Amino acid sequence: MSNRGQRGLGELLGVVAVVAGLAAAQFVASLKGGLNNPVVSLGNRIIDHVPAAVKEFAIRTFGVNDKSVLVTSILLVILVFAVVIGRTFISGNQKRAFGAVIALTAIAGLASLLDAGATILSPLPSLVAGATAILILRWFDSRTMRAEQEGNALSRRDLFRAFAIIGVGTVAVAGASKFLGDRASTQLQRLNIALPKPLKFLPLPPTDPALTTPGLSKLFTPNKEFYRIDTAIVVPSISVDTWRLRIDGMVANPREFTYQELTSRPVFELDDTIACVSNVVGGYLVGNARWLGIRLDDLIKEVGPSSRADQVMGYSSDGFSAGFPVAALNGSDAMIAFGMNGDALPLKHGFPARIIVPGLYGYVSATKWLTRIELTRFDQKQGYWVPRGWSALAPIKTQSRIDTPRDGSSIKAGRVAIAGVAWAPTRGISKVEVSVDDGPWREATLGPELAKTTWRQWWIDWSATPGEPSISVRATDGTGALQSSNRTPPEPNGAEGWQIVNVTVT
Ligand SMILES: Nc1nc2c(c(=O)[nH]1)N[C@H]1C(S)=C(S)[C@@H](COP(=O)(O)O)O[C@H]1N2
Ligand SMILES: [Mo]
Repeated sequence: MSNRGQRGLGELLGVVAVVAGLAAAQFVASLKGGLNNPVVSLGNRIIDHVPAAVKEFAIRTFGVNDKSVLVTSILLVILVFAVVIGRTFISGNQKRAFGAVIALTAIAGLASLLDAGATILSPLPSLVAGATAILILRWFDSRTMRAEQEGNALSRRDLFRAFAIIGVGTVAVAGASKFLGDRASTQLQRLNIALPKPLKFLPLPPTDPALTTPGLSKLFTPNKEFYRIDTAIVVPSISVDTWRLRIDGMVANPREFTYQELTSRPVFELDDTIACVSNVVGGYLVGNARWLGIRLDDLIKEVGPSSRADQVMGYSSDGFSAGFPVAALNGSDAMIAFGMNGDALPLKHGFPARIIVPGLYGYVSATKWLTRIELTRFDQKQGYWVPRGWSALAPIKTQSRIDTPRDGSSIKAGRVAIAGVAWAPTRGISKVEVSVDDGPWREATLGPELAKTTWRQWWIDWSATPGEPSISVRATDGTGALQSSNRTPPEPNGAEGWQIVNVTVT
C-alpha cells in the first residue's frame, strides 16, 4: 500500500477505534442512572469554567442550541485526536498512540469525577471508551501481523469488512443505549401522571388577542415554544418513584418528602412570567405560563426555619443551585411547581419539580430538577451563577418588546399593527407607549392583565408611510415607574433600555 494509503488507513482506524469507544461508553452510561458519557463530563467542566462573557456570547450567538454546539465542538476535537492517534499507530509508534488514548481516558475520567453526585463508578464510561479503542487498535495489529506472516498484506476487502463490522456494532450499541436509556421511561411516567386539582381554579384565560393580531406573542407561551436555559447537557431524567425533596440547613426539623407526599398537599395555580437575566432588550428568553404547585412558604414554615437564615437555596440533581431572599416569600405566591400549562412539567423544564418565585430572574430562583432546599445565609452560600459574576439579588426589570413588525423587515405602506408584550413581575404593567422616528409617545392598547406577575400584550395602529422609520417602545410598571432608557448589557443583573426596531416601508 502507498504511504498515502497507509496514512489514510491509519486515520480511518483511529476514528473507528475512538467512535466505537465512545459508543461503548454511552452504552455503559445508559445502564446506570448518574453515569455520564465522557463527552458530557468534559462539556460539564467547560460549562463550569466559562467566564460570564463567553456564556453570554454563546447564548447570544447560538441561543437555545448553545449546548449542541458545545457537544459538537468537543466531538470534533476528539476526532482530530483520533486521526492523529491512528496515524501515529500505523506509522509504528504504537506505544505513543496507546499513551495518547490513555491520556485522553484519564482526562475524561477526571472530568467525570467532578460531575454532580459523582461516585467511584463515574469514570467507568471513560475507562470503557479507552479500553475499547485500545482493543480495536491491538486487534487490528494482530490481524496485520498474521497476514504478514502468511506472506500477504491485509486485502482491502478484509479491511472494509472489518471496519463495516465495527461500524455496524457501534451503531447497534449506540441505538441500544438510547433504547435502554431511562429517558423513554421517564417520559412515559410523566405522561401518566394525573396532576392534582387546585381547590380553586384560576378563571379560564380570556380570548387571546394574539389570535387577531398576527405576530403577537400568545398570552400563554405553549410549553413546546417555551424558552429553555440551563447548564444541563443531558436533560436530567428523574423517576418520581425515587425522587425526594430534602429541606434542611438552618431549620429545626429537616425533612424529606416524596412526590406523592408533596402532590397530595393542597395545590394552587399561578400565572407567572419567568425571564432569563441573559435576555437582551427585545430578546425572547421570557415566557408566560400557568403553573401548578404547592406553596413554598407553608412548606418552609413546617420545618421551622431559623430567624438567622436569610436565603433559600434550591439545588438540582445536576449540581445547579439558585438562592433568593427568605423575604421574597412574604406576600408572594412562590411555589414548588409540578405542572405547567395544564401538563406535568416537561422534562426540559424541570420534571418532576422546580421552584417558581414571581418577580425574580431564573438564575436566582427557578431551580429545575429540584432535589434539595437549604435554608442558609447570603454571607455563607452563593448560588451557581453568583461566583461567576452575576448579582446575588436579581429582581426582574421592566422590559417591553416589539413582536411585530420585526427588526429589519419590509412592510407595505398603510395601516399596520405594531404589537408586542411588556412585563414587570410582580409590579404589573400599567402603560405601554410607542414612538415612531422620535415622534410623540402614543399610548398602546393593553391586553388583559392575568395578574401583576404576568406580561401584558399591547398593540397600536400605525399609518406607515414609505421610508425607513424606527419604532421604539417603553413600558411603565404598576407602581408608575417608567422602564429605564439607559442601555445596559445583561451582566450583572439584567439588561435595561428601550427597544428600537428599524423597518422599511414601501
Ligand atoms: N437545574 C437548573 N435549573 C435552572 C437552571 C439551570 O441551569 N439548572 N437555569 C435557570 C435559569 S438561568 C433560567 S432563566 C430558568 C429557565 O427556565 P426554563 O428553561 O424552564 O425556561 O431556569 C433556571 N433553573
Ligand atoms: Mo437565566
